[in-house]
Amino acid sequence: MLKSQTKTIFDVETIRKDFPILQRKVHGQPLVYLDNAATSQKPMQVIDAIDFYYKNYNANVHRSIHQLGEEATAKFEEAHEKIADFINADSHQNIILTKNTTESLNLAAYSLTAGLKNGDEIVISQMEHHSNFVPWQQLAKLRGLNLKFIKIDEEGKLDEESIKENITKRTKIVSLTHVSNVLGTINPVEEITKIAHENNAVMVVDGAQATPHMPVDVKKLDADFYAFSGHKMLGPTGIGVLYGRKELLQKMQPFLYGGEMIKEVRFDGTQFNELPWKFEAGTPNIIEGIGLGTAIDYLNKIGMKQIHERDKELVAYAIERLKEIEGIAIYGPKERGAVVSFNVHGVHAHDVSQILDSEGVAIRAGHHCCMPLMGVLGVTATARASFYLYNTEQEIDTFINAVHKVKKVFGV
Ligand code: 7TS
Repeated sequence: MLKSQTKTIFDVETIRKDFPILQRKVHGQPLVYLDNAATSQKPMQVIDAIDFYYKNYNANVHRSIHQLGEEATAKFEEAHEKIADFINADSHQNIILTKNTTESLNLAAYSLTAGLKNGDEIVISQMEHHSNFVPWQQLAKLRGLNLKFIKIDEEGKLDEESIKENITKRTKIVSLTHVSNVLGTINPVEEITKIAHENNAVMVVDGAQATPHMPVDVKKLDADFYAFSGHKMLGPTGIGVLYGRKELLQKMQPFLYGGEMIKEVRFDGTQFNELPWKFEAGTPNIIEGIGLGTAIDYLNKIGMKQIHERDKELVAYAIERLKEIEGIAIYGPKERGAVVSFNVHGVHAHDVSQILDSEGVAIRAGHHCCMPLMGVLGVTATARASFYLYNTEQEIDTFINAVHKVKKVFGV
């Protein structure tokens, strides 16, 4: 018996009507979009906000004393406020808008490592996305720092012993993902932040896969920095966020220099602007910031708790159905975020993805920007289905039927 799709916390069919792309066909089949961990689709409300801005009040921000400039500035600043409220930050001063999570983490990495000395330690984990891996690796090389890795256990969770072994008095920075984009593991950020702080280390969190899917409260987590991307949470591309603790942001050197981020420039020196503008050099991604504000309004209307509950239903159903198929390896723990990585025995993940695509089912296959993790898992690639609030159980059934087709085509 297939599970009925309407048994849910909110009305998925109504939500789906807000997403025009879900009406399209791919290779003659209705689109089943299960690549939400890469990027989410956008509702009409966000598309309309972008359209309205360009038609009605397009102007640069923080400079032009005319009506359009003032309207654009007010909306852009309001977006900072909405983002601050969304993650329970104190104010817009904690919210730096960047291009994406990658830029947010680079900002944190460059500025936080600037004062470190040879031999100081940075701790990340084996499950990090390259965005939370390569910046620390490269800066560690540049500045003579030691980079250490928390191991994962058999289940795909951070190993508790390895956490204790790696975070010590020598640790200056701990940077971990909140939710793994491959394993779906939800890491105990609050507890690890406590350990980091007991050792006087700064805690950075990569929230790219958490913020779109669950309530995030930076005060409760107590993390010092928290990075995420707008495009994975119904917002436009080109906008990311770095939340930072005010005392630390005030002390930190800017990452990018130029216009916007200054208060006064003289031939012999520069005084930087107040927060958050000190870290937002040049013309920012104005409409993308406003669009993210609109996406947040949309998510708030549904409720992040409800979205998280719904994600759990979808991913549990997908795993239950995948387990019915012989020869499928599934990676990651039982309790997880809205992703399931898997392999079909004897078939490369790219081939799985291609056959699924021919059935209209969009998933991702490859290393998911986690090459070191692939090594730990003993694979070169996985297929990955990832879900969001507009997905349905019927779509998962279509996905499962397509996996059966993969097995049939390859005779496995
Ligand atoms: N951190 C995590 C945990 C991610 O999943 C991603 C993107 C990033 C950082 C980088 O985000 P960006 O917006 O700066 O690119 N993850 C994926 C993915 O899993 N498939 O495509 C992008």
